[in-house]
Amino acid sequence: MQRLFSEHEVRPVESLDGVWSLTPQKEDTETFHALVPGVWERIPALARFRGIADYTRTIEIPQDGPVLLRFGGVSHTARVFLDEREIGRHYSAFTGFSIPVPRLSAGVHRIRVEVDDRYTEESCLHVPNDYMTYGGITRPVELHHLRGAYIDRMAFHAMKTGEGSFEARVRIFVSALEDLDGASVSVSVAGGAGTAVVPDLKAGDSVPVDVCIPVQNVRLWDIHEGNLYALKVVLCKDGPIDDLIDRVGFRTVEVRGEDILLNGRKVRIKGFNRHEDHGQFGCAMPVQAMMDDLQMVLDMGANSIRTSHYPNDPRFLDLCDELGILVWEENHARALPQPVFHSERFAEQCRVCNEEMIFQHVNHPAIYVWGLLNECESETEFGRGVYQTQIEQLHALDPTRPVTFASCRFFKDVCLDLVDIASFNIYPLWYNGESPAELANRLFAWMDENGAKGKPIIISEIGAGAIAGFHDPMQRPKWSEERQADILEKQLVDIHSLVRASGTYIWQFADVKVSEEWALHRPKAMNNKGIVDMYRSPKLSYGTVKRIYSALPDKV
Ligand code: ADA
Repeated sequence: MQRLFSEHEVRPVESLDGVWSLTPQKEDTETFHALVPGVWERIPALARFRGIADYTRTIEIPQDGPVLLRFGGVSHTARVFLDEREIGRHYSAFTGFSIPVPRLSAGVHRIRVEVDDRYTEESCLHVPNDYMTYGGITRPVELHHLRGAYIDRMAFHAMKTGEGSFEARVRIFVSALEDLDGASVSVSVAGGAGTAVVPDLKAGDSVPVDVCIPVQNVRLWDIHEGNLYALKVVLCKDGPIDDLIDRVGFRTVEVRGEDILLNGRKVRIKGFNRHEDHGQFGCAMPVQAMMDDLQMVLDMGANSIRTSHYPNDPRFLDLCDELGILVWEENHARALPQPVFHSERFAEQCRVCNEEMIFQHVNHPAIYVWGLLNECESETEFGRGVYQTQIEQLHALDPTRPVTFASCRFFKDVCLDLVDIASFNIYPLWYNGESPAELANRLFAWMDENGAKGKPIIISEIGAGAIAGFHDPMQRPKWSEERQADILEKQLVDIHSLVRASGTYIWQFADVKVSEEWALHRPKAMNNKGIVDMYRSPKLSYGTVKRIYSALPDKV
């Protein structure tokens, strides 16, 4: 399952997870058994393989009809073949894609997914970086059995109309595989219901259909209060032919002056940056491991996750919805080199990533802000144009949530006026010796004169490195667990004492692998700024962070 609940009661769905055959495209190759979802680096012979490999398996279709193949994520480029006919392509590991097949005959068919994780000129978002790009089919795969038309996706927005009452605005995208007439959709959520007529469609057409439903007496979604409601949509033509179910929450998110308000109250962000990476699973983490991470996040008194630096697995977002954890979800980009950032291919890959991120994740109540382009070129006129285009795109795709980006262009950023929330990554006492309060005060004053005035400010990264297990309680040198704890203590206490900051995201929850090309900057070829190691053993700083975060209220 791609979610933590069934998305369909009408549409039959089969999981294609399990053991597939995997054949790397290289000389003297052999075929391996590979778990889907999973990363191929778990297969000992492929522990260091970067290249192209074919995942294959068969499917059995009981009767002729349309189907849809749904991939949660393939890292990082996929070409999908059905009986050796190419039926779809997708780039970028961190968003899903679906391939409708209007008619498939009964019988056995072969699926081949050619997966490419090479860093080539074609790939602008996956580049050698301070995190690892793994290879494989890394999120669940499903086979959906369709009828003549289906619900492609839906977007839900809750508009507050009074105390405990909202208008549920639902936009449903219906796609026709054959000509469709006389169809309707019925929608239910939180005790309210509505219907709408679907305009007549020709085969291949898609159309949005809007339904507004007033609802009363809802329990609000809030921090640590994951009150969720099933949103059910059924597409009918002489009876139900398709459906889609999501889980939604009712809450308001506003930026008012220098504050971020959730349900009308000012929020203090106590957050972690988190990569999808684990010593055992790579980026293909099972739900149990995601939940274990969130248990630790909550245990340390945190209330938010930044999905640095890409959209996350929807099951992780489902957990955040349930646990009442705020999410800053961001598009896929980290500190890209100038030739990449200036390329048209980059612009197009970002455009698609932004669209897929919002189309696929817009209904998660946990997401309170969209982020873009971490530490990219926000200090030049060219860069400003890129930020502006993408911020406008994000606002157009979702007019209800604020937008931000994490900058590192100290005292030269020219994009702060473009965003709703201004954010900076700072590492005082780690990359330089300045005291956190002094640096932050200097930076905030400069930001206020350069576009951030009257807006909230978030410290989107603070942190320090520690090699897990390296202790020196006397000298407390850099890379010791003691020094990391000392630095975090000072950073967190200082920043949270400044009213101008809406909060912090610690870099980072857990140690992560980095690309080979980054190894010289990073001991053990890892980014070691985790509060827990790659297998989730806590470092000394776990207690420090827990003490500080737990003492700070979620709402001010
Ligand atoms: C950056 C970046 C992170 C990570 C971090 C670090 O600010 O956004 O991905 O590289 O610094 O560890 O230095």
